[in-house]
Amino acid sequence: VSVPLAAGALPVIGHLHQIARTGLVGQLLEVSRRSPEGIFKLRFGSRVSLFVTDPDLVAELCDETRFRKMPGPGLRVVRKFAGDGLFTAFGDEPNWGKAHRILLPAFSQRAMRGYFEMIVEVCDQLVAKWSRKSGTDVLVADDMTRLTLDSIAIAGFGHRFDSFEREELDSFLQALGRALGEALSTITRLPVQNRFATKAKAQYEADIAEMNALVDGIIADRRVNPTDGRDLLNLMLTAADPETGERLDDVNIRYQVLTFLIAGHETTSGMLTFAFAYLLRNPAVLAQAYAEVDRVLPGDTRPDFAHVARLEVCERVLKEALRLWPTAPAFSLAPFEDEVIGGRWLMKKDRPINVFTPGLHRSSKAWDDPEEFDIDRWLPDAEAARYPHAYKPFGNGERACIGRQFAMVEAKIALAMMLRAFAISDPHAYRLRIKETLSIKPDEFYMRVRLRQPHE
Ligand code: MNH
Repeated sequence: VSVPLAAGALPVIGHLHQIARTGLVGQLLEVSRRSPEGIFKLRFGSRVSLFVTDPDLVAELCDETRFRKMPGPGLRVVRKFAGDGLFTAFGDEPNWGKAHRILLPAFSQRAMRGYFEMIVEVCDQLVAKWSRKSGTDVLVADDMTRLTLDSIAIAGFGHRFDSFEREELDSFLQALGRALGEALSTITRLPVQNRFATKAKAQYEADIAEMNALVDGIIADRRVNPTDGRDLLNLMLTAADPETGERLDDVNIRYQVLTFLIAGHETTSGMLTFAFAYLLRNPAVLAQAYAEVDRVLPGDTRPDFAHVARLEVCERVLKEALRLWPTAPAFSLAPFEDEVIGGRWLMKKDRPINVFTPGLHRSSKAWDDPEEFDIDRWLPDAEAARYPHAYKPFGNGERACIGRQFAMVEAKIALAMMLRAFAISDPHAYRLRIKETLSIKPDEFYMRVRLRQPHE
């Protein structure tokens, strides 16, 4: 059986008019709410894309003997600057396996312990900044972006952005924001519009050149000033693949550094921003989080790695934020051979299928009251009883996120350190709006921060 096209398609443009109104993620959420089957197609001009949100269908797609990652049109645009780096590589590109094996040690528990102090230092800088601003409103997403970008750059590459010393976001971030926006527009513009978007294309080239210049500077700097740690950059420059004995080539190293600078900050900052937004709407949960933070990190206790495991309320807040708004909202797969899923839907060999995770994560088949923010879903017993493939914020199988522990450790300690120091409030009654690049985050979310008094 062939998969139905969602309602509302117009000649030529298909669903692009709806997407222009609600955003791509907003449109996909609307359609998935109206699609009990959890599988549908949308038309982007002449191109048709297939989306799946049903947890049983997703469980089949996650069977790595039948399906593997297949970058779709969005990631193919990103390949223009991330090439065959880990995130954008096709599975059969030899550099994927090579880089995966070389870089895996950089994400071990032991390695995480090594990064921890650097992450805490970046968090200290945010505490200092918000202390200076005590009593005023902060633009949460921008400060979370400074925090996560500075952390991955210092932990992975020994590079200091020192983002908290400046009012403006780093020009790298501005270039990246435009480049990701352009990648998204390329898939939501008509081919004819793309043909005339010459100005956008020139800007895109300039932005890629700027990002590459930064990356080349980071690599050159390490070559001139070698260090002996085993951070990401040293592994890339010196380690041999245990399987082939080969090292990464220079072009691939550049792709990997850029990949980690992007993948290593953008989604984590979105997750933290959503977490603050949900804490403010859920005072009882916020109180639980304050109680935990004051218990685990009392007074001016210096955070150490062992504290992270004890921040279980913070962890549940982050997991639940990532359920409602998985900040990398889709991943795509294709079958090795023609396959039938759900006993009736034909999936063609090599043709990308998108798992739309905000829809999956709100499937009523798998979740009670799916629209409710409820951190108790993540209590151990409840978690054990859950539908197996209904939660996929980090993708699947061997192509799942390599940085997930890094993200969770960083976000937990950041959340805890901010709550320890600040009373947060929402004087403007923020209404959640989503800003989409290729990832998603709350748009224009200002939060009031005030230094906590002793015993408060
Ligand atoms: Mn991450 C892959 C989500 C944090 C580096 N990441 C993925 C995928 C998802 C994802 C989904 C799979 C994409 C796909 O199948 O096409 N990542 C996240 C989220 C967060 C995150 C939601 C934070 C929250 N990611 C991080 C951090 C790093 C990182 C932090 C680096 C330090 N992620 C990667 C890399 C890949 C990836 C690299 C590609 C892995 C591979 O295919 O080998």
